[in-house]
Amino acid sequence: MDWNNDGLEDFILGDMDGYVNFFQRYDDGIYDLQAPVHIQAMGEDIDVESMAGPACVLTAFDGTRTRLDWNEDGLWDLAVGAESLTGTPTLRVYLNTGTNENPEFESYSFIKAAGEDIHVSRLNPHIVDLDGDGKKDIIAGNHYGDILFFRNIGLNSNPVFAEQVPLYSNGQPIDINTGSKIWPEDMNGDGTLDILASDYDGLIYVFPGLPQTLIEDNETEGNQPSLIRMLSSPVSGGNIEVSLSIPSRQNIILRMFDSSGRVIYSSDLGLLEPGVQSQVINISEIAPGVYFVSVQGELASCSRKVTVLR
Ligand SMILES: [Ca+2]
Ligand SMILES: [Ca+2]
Ligand SMILES: [Ca+2]
Ligand SMILES: [Ca+2]
Repeated sequence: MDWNNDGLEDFILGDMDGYVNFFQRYDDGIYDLQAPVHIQAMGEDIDVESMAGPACVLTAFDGTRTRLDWNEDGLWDLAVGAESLTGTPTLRVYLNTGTNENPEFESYSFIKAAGEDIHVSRLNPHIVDLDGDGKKDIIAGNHYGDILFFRNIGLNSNPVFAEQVPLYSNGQPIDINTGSKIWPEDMNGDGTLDILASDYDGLIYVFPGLPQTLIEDNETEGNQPSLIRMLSSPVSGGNIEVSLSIPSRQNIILRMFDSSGRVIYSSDLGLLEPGVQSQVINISEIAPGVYFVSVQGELASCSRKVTVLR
């Protein structure tokens, strides 16, 4: 991560005392780092009281990384999570008012979710477009070993976050016991972001991502080969009727996810012949809300957002 845009990779590390440390690389050797200095705002060290968790890169849905530009003004910014022993909100963003070569920060704002300040103990955020809608979201570890997802329901240049939800694995909220720290990375090279996590005991976990779990591609439906068509949405009855256009003989899995990525329905349809197939998902037991119906083929996959009304 190149903090000062000089072409040399630097380190930005938070510490227990609440400071954000800049280890500037002065040459291309792995040990060629200057002694750390505290990143400052308004001429004073940034101090989030304890357990600073800085985030200054943005991970796109395809895994590519750039520097974090929170408000998309071309200047790289800094987000910092915190522990909050005193009740201070635990996620703040410092907007860069200087340059990318010499960042300057005047002040910060506390980031809200569902209109409220965020209070998550030892929040350590990563900024990532997890749902692939082109807008930056937040995933974060915390003191309790959860991995939390804050979906951006605003703009990419002016994010507004929905209420935090846990990320799920195998149908259960992820809980790695204590002190989750996270990093999105396509560890298995299948083109879908996975989540690497560590805990206070020194264990390292990988949570493989499910392909295309949360893609909303309603707008691009006409431009792409489509495996799936929702016959009705929003739906309010007891069933969702799904029409599958199978271009070639292949194994197909039909799933439905809730908005946090939790699998609420999964059916292995087996080897299907080419043609149009109709499938029905019983939704009489699920709550109103936004869901995603996903079709996973061997050669392609796609998903559709569906709104369930009651
Ligand atoms: Ca640098
Ligand atoms: Ca900016
Ligand atoms: Ca997003
Ligand atoms: Ca992957």
